[in-house]
Amino acid sequence: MLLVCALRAPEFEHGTGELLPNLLPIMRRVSIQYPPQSLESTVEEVTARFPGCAVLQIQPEMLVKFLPGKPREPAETTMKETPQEYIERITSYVEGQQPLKVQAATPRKLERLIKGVSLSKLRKRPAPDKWSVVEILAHLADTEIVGGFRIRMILGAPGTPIAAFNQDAWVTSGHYGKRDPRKSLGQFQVSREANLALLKSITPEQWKHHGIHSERGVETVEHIVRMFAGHDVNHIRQIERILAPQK
Ligand code: NI
Repeated sequence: MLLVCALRAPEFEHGTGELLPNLLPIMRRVSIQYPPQSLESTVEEVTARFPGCAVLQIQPEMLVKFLPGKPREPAETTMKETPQEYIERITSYVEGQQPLKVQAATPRKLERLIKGVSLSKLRKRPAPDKWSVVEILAHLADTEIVGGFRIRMILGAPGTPIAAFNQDAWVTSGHYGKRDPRKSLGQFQVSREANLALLKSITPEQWKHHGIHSERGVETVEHIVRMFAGHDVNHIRQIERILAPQK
């Protein structure tokens, strides 16, 4: 029999939790067949969607810990990309390409892009609410740590929950604007090399292992690697636009 979960507590919205060890085997089965947008579903809604299934209602006390995610976006920003639109846009940048090759080429591309560019220019935001090159490089460096951590978590415990993070909050909390762009690039390069070396060593079966992202649902190692390649291209283009001669 199929078992589904109803996660009704409001604090479950956009967050991830770790279940008590005795509940883990259940959660493994359940979370895979349960889309993240249903985390706030009531038992009634779940029963209506999955007729004939047993419903397990998860309560906060069934968790070892709870990692809150991003709060619900206010109404005026609902025009922003959905997670699905983001995935489609990002992966479209590397359509027909080998993600590992794209990823391997990125540090050199970034190096060439910022070569000889003054620090003041790299620190200048193109608009008050748009990241500077220095901030983008710090973002890439930190995101590479996140990606490497996620892949290691998945390899060590397939089906594991993956916590989303607020990238804009990290710009402020991590003082990205003050980072040394060359050091960020160095950090990115070292992390990237380590992650690529790991990926070259894993088996075809391990490429299919997945985690459950708190906002985007099931993500295999293969998918994450493709997303990261597209993410590279996205930010390379962004830096090119910022540094392009003004017309
Ligand atoms: Ni990004």
